Formats: sequence, C-alpha cells, structure tokens
Amino acid sequence: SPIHAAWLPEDATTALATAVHVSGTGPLVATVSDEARAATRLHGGHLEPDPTAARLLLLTLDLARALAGEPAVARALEALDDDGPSCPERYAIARDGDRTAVVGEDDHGLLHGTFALLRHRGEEDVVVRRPAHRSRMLDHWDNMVSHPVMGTVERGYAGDSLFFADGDVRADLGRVAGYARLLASIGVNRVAVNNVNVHRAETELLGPRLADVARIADVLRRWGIRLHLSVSFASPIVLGGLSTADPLAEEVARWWTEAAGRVYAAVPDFGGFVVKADSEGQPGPFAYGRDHADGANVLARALAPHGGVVHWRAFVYDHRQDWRDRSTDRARAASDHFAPLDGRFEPDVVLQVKHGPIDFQVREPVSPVLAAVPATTVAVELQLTQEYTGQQRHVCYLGPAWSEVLTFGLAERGTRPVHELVAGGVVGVANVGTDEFWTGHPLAQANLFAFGALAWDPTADPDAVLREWAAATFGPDDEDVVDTVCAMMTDSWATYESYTAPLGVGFMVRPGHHYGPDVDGYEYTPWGTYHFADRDGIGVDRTRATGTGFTGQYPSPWRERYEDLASCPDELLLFFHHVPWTHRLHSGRTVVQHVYDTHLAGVERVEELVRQWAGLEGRVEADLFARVQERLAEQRRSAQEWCDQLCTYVWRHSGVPDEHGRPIHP
Ligand code: GCW
Repeated sequence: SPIHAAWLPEDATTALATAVHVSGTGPLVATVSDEARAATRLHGGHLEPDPTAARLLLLTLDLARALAGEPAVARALEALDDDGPSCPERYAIARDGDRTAVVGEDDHGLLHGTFALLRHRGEEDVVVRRPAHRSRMLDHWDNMVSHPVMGTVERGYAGDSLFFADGDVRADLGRVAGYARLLASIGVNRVAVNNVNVHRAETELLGPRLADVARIADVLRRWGIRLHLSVSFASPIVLGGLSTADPLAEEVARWWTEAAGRVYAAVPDFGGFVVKADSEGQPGPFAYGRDHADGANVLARALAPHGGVVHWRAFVYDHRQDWRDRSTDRARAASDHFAPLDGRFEPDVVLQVKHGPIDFQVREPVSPVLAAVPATTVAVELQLTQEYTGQQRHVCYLGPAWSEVLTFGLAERGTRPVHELVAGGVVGVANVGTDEFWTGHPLAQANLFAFGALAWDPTADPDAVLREWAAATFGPDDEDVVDTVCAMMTDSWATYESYTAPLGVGFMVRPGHHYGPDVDGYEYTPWGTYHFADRDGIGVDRTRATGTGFTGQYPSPWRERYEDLASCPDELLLFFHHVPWTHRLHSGRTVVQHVYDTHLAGVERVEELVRQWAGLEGRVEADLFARVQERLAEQRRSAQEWCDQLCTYVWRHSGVPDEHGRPIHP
C-alpha cells in the first residue's frame, strides 16, 4: 500500500502554485528549488528566473538584500532587523499586495521558512521565527540485526527500521528521503540513526561500514539534517583490537581521534556520538575506575576539532539492585552520579537527561539533574515512541506532557523553566518505522509533529500545535473532522494516565515488553521500580525526613513542596510519599476512591473515543479510518483490563469498597 503523506499531502503545497523565484547561497537552496518545482508542476505554477516577475520569492538573506527594492522583500528584511540579533536557521515571511517573500537567515532558514509558508497558508502578514534551540534531535533505537523479541527497532511500534535491514544499511533509502523531508518540515536538524544499546554489528558503523553511513548522511543532508551515531564505549577493544578502553590510556585517546578522523573523512558534517555508558549492561568508564567526565571527555576531544559533539546520556543507575534494600533509590541515581562532575566536562559534551528521574513513565516529576549541573551543557530527552504510554495502540497525544516539562520552572526559585536550562537542545526517541502510516497508529503522527514544533518553540501551546497538525493532515476544509480529531486527542494523555498509573506511581506494567497491566510485575525485581503497596498503603517515601532523601535533590521551592504532604501535588503524591489507602487528596477523595473513580471514568472516556471516531467513517481515508478503528478497539479492551486489575488490586489490599457501591471484582 502507498505510504501515507502525513501532514504533507500534495494539496498542502498549493502555496507554491504560482510564479516562484528561488535564489540564495548554500546547498539547501537546491532542495527548496526542487520542492518548489514539484509543487508548481503539480498545481500549474512555474519557477520564475526573473525576481521582478515572481509572485513568491524564496531567498536567503544575502540575496534578499540585493532585492530590497521589492516591497515584500523589504518588509521581510525589516522584520528580521526588528527581531534582534541574527540567528542561524531564522526566517521571515512577509506579504505585500499579491507578492510574498520568504527570507532565510541562511539556507536552513530558507528551508524552514518555505515549509512554514505551507503551514501558515497565508494567514498572517508578517511572520518571523527563530528556533529556541540550535539542536533539535531524534534518536533512533534501530538495530542492524533483528532482535528476536524487539525486531529491528528497540521499543518500536511502527514496523521495521527505516535505515537497516538484514544486518546492513538498506540499499534503497527512498523511505529515508521521505522521512527526512517530513523532519525538515518540522525543523528537526539532527538524527542519531542507531540504538544506544550498541550491538556487535552496529559497532562496525564506525569502521568497515562507514561508506554505508555516508549514504544515509547524503540523504539527510539534502534536508538540512546532520547524522549522529551511537557508539559503544568499548569500541577501541571491539573494533580497534586494543586491550583496554580506559579513557585515560593514551592509545585509547589516539584510537578515538583516529576514528573521528575516519568518520569526518566520510561524513564531513557528521554531528557526533551518542553514548549510553555504564547503563543496563553497556560498557563504560567505571570498568577502569574512571568517572563519566573522563569517559565523555576523551570522545569530545576527538570530535571537537571537526565540530562534533558527544551526547552523553545521564541514564546511569543500578539495574541489579536488591528490592529488599529500601535505602537505594533509582530516582536519585542520575543526580548522584552527575552533579559532582559539574564543571569537569569538555565544552563539546552534551549531557543528555531523560525528562524524569526514572524512565519515561506516564507521570514523573521533572528530573532534578536539569538544574543540578549549571556549568554543563544539558539536553532534555523525551520519548516519542510510546513504550510506557500505550505502544501506539492507544491514542496518547504527548504534546501537553512535553509542554509541561519544558515550561516547568525548575531553577531559580521556580522562575527558570527547563527550556532555558537546556542549551544542548531537545532530543526525542523516535516513533517511526516502515509502517505505511509511519507511526503504526496514524494519530501518533501528531507526536512526531509536536516534537518538532516544541523543540523549535517550547512555549508553543500544545493544543494549537495539535490543531495545526490535524488541519494539515485531515485537510483544513473539513472543520468537523479536525474538531473531532482534536477533541479526541487533546486530553488523551490525561485519559491514558487515568486508567493506568494513579498519582505518580510507575511501572505497573508487564515486565519485559511493558504493555498492559501487571501491578506487582516489577515489585520484586532488581530494576528499582517499586510502589511498595501493602494492606495499609502505597507509594515511595522519597522525603528527606523519613525516606530516600530524593526531594533534597531539588532546588527550592520544589524541595519543600514535594517534601510536605500538604503541598505535594496529587498527581505526584505516590512518587514522593507512602500514604495510607484512605489518605485524603487535595481533590477531596481518598487514594482508594481516586483509583476507582479515575479508572472507571477512563474506560468510559475510551468508549466515547470509539464513538467519536465511528462518526468520521467515510470522511477520512478508508484505510486510515480502519487502522485507527482497529487500534481503538484494542485500547478499549486494554483500558478495561487495566481498570479491572488496578481496582481489584486496591480493593483486595485495602478492603475499602467503592463509595458509590459499584461492583469491583472481589
Ligand atoms: O526505557 C528503557 C527501555 C530500554 C532502553 C532504555 C534506554 C534503549 O526499556 O529499551 O534502551 O530505556 O533509554 O537506554
């Protein structure tokens, strides 16, 4: 079946259906020309060599200056001047009468401006946009060799890898080109193509397979995207045949320097390395008695002369802990490891921090690490792939969740939001694959779109982003469809939370694949993911007064607010406190009643989703309709399963019945 056009259907390019003049400096100008040529051919416009005869001018700044006599261009230039200091990738769009000018600060800006023109469909007169972050990156957890359980994409729910098949880089990279175009249209400018869990085959990407890596980079480059590789810290041994990977050993530093040189010879705009070290079995500096600054710095020094960076992940914790030991707290691990290293990292190290202290759960507080290393360049990592949020079988629009993280006032007494702390930008774990809808669940395309939008502008309203995506995808002409899709999705994260994980508790999922409920599935495991429910109560005491002291990793006011039951927000209660089942929340309900009420309401909400979608039959493409309908049926089944197990668990442990007398399974 044909590949779905996502938010770029052919009729979305009609803004280019006129006399278009393209000129500028930089390799991406050719991409913009091709985009304009395709659209004009399709819709009856043409490419116009004479700028004075054109209706639409697509220019980089240097060329625009020479055409300042043209009023639309003059307005765009003025708008850029008013906007303040220059910034790579910035653009302006301005209209004057029937003429429009798109002016990019550079060729990247021109590409973004061109796609923005398609999105804005000519509503505003003058628009200037600059990215909040220079680095807007997607990490693929793609393997070259298919894993017996996970396939070629670890935690992938959308088919196979777009990049790899049968132990090789794909010969045909046509899908990668289509994907890169989608990413360019939402401003993503870096992609790490392989899994942070680096197996033997992918180690070779850094050596014998560099020519294949270069082929992928060539495709991405045309869309302004730099390629990154995840590398094994043990590469000097595995690939180089050295006897050690000790970051302080001279031959190891030399090996990394030479490896970087080889990579840049093949891929001159290579972005850098991503490293998961000393985490879930991946090798790292601890084996040599070195710390993570030593480890990251040796790689950074190798890349720096070429303009590359190391994304060093802060996801370091003990995955072999003893569940009987109440003093070890996985939530503390990243800060405990990295806060003492602040100031020791080379400038080209980017510490990549998951948004929450545990692991992409439905609800977590913001990771304190983001404020704990002010002298270090930090990036925040989000998870598009819905490992813990319904695995692209459930509708779960994550825009509101990410927006909450990015705008959360973590530092300087609550006044400094996360997006101002992450000079290293925003990273997302990708959610796409070879699936004809890219994302398995067609509505999960919204998460890819929202990632791009929020990485570019973290203050954007996630509802407005959702609407923009829905209008682009389902056509602006059928307001009704757009309204219904938005109504279904706007609170879908809250809905997912309501029938799965109550009050900030996490990991009540089936071990291994993480789909569906298993309340005690992780309770007696070494993974550090507990809820400590017993007959009296539930939750993890992370206070300084009586618990693990995790609250103390936060700056004020959060260290006090989370510590005190009276001020801890309901939705994080069980993350920070162990409370009796009958503890009364700020909402006025008890913990038990909260579980009953939210789970039963959550199932009802999913039933409503099923009805809402049914009303769109015949009004959206038939195969897309069918795919969503099939997924909603599974969501309905699964929501009931969650509800039954959670409510029964709480009832059996607490002995407290539902206030409204509804039957809970005995
Ligand atoms: O959430 C966990 C996943 C692992 C993943 C790990 C990580 C790539 O279950 O599959 O490994 O996080 O982020 O490194």
